[in-house]
Amino acid sequence: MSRIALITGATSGIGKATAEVFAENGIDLIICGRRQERLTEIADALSSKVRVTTLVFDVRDKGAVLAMIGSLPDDWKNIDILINNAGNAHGLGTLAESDTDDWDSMIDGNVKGLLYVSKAVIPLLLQRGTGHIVNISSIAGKQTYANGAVYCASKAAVEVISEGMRLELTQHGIKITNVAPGAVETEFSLVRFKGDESRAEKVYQGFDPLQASDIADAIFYAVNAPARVTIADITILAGAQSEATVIHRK
Ligand code: NDP
Ligand code: 8X3
Repeated sequence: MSRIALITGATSGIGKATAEVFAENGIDLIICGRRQERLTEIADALSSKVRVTTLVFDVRDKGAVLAMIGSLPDDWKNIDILINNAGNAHGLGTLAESDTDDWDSMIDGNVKGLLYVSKAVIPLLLQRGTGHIVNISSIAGKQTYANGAVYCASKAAVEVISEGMRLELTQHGIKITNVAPGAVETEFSLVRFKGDESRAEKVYQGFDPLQASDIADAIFYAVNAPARVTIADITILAGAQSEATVIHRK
């Protein structure tokens, strides 16, 4: 019987690429995001390969998260894999200068949103005594960089939540994988710089950045490891990257 994966942030970047790799390999999909139109397009593209259903919610909205996941038909509730991927950086600036609304978006989305989705899905995994949760952290969760304190804090929280989940859930047959990517060329920088395309493009200039499919391949590897193996933590940097902010550009 095919597995079911619920992927948050599936409308773009890493989440979308993960949906594509999973579909290629016969994993049924519950794809989530705020942009319904994109979810529909992706579902249309992948539904010749696997069963696909869509859920539209903002991960920051606790009521919506619990209601939407709770509203899944019983057969879709047999979730095997949760990819906690939704998230973004908002702004790049000092604590003195940056916007508190941006802080709220990062803490509420990257941390509390991940927790709300987990709160909705973990009981379903516990009922079945099996499952795999993949949390998308960042190199920013392991190394703090200037002007990124709140984003880095939100991703450091993801690292700790992954550890906490592993301590609580391993005994119930549920694996936890924490994935910490470096610089991946997605819509991430466009969102961070509020639609400023030229600023976003500069982030990926002069080197070969990671692609979303590189991270999706690692996620696919982790969720296909034999039962005796837990891939606990994966850090993936771009080939030209030695630290969060050290990138060797031509
Ligand atoms: P994208 O901006 O391309 O994708 C972000 C995804 O998250 C979108 O599908 C977006 O969907 C969803 N999302 C964001 N906020 C919310 C929200 N409040 N509610 C629901 N969905 C939301 O970026 P990436 O693919 O790069 O980012 C995916 C994850 O990877 C993030 O957690 C990011 O922090 C992390 N990451 C990214 C790195 C990079 O360099 N790109 C490196 C390390 C980690 P929609 O707008 O439709 O809701
Ligand atoms: C995204 C990568 O280095 O901009 O998490 O924080 S970074």
